[in-house]
Amino acid sequence: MATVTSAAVTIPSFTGLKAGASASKSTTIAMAAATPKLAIKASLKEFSVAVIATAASVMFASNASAIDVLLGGDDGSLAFIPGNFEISSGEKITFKNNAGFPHNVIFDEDEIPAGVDASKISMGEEDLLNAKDETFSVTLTEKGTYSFYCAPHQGAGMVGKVTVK
Ligand SMILES: [Cu+2]
Repeated sequence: MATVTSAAVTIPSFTGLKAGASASKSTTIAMAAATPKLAIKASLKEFSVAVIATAASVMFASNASAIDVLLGGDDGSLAFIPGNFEISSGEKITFKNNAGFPHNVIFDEDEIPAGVDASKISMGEEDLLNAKDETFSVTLTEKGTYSFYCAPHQGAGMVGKVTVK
């Protein structure tokens, strides 16, 4: 099952706002902001990112064999959400266009396990997801850490990392 590890925080301490529906299930839902830094600052903008991540992590919990990663935050942030996560070998990752597109998903050939062909797990540099809810899926089997980025937005910090266990 998917686990999100980059920043485990409780919703109440993060924002001071009531956590609503989430609180009835658990007050300690682990969630990942786009980066650990974001989790420390508590602006309204970043809260919305965290809510997306929380909703996604609840969704992961109900499906042990797949994880969804949003491309772009609802607030227009250029980020993978979650941006740093763990999966089990053979678990399917579905990247889903959300906002701020076009996006794509390119694995960094220098930052993936030895023997894995980056071109076989990446979109083409020129291939783009242009419409909302378009997806790109990949299944990783080799254990290790993989870095990936969105070619149009790499310079803006749209990068991510997944650890396959
Ligand atoms: Cu992008």
